[in-house]
Amino acid sequence: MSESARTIEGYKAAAARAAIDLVQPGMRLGLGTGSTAAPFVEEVGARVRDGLNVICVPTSEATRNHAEALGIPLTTLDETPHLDLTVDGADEIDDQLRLIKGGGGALLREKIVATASERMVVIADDRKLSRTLGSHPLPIEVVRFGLKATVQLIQALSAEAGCEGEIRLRPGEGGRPFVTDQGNLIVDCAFPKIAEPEVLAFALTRVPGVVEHGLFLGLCDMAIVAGANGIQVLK
Ligand code: ABF
Repeated sequence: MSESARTIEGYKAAAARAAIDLVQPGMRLGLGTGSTAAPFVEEVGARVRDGLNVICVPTSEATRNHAEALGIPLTTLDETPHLDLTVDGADEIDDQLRLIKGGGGALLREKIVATASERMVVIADDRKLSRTLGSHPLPIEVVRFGLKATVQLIQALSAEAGCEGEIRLRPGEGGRPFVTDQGNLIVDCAFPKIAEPEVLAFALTRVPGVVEHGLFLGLCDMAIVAGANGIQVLK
């Protein structure tokens, strides 16, 4: 691993350590997905080994496997529909705590879990901070039926200046599409910028083939962001 990659991993770990201070005994937690959420899951696992009593809902099968391996007690939203706190990563964060998520492909479960939570806290390194959303392509989860028609509708949305939509592929698997935990596909949409995320989010909900999109608006209560100058907390 290069020096700069090690530094970034250090920032992710620092944000995860800062977030663990928010966890109280007895809490019902949502566990995020991705390389920043993973060290948080490790922190929870370490506390559980030390006797912390929490119950957790994972936001992906990957996180479920990770948490199970660490001995973290798990539940489902069917058994526990209200959570106290979800800690998750993000691909982009603006100064109003609006997010782009879904780079890891888990946006649907992440949004369901975050919405079921009293508080959602994002942990990130400071490369994720953004003045205007849209530096990261917007992941949109779509059903397979009518894929081409759905992609064309998304690309033609007048809410923003249009986008280039690419169906996400599995890395190194001969062009096979990436399939989400829910059995859907992801279209990564490169917008020039997303000046009005709320307008775009509303427009996307009107495309029938769209299951969910990676704009998380009004869901994030706090961002813990780590960088060269330490930790900053945005609320
Ligand atoms: C998940 O992981 C996502 O919603 C987001 O797309 C991604 C961030 O990944 P990483 O922390 O690996 O950059 O939280």
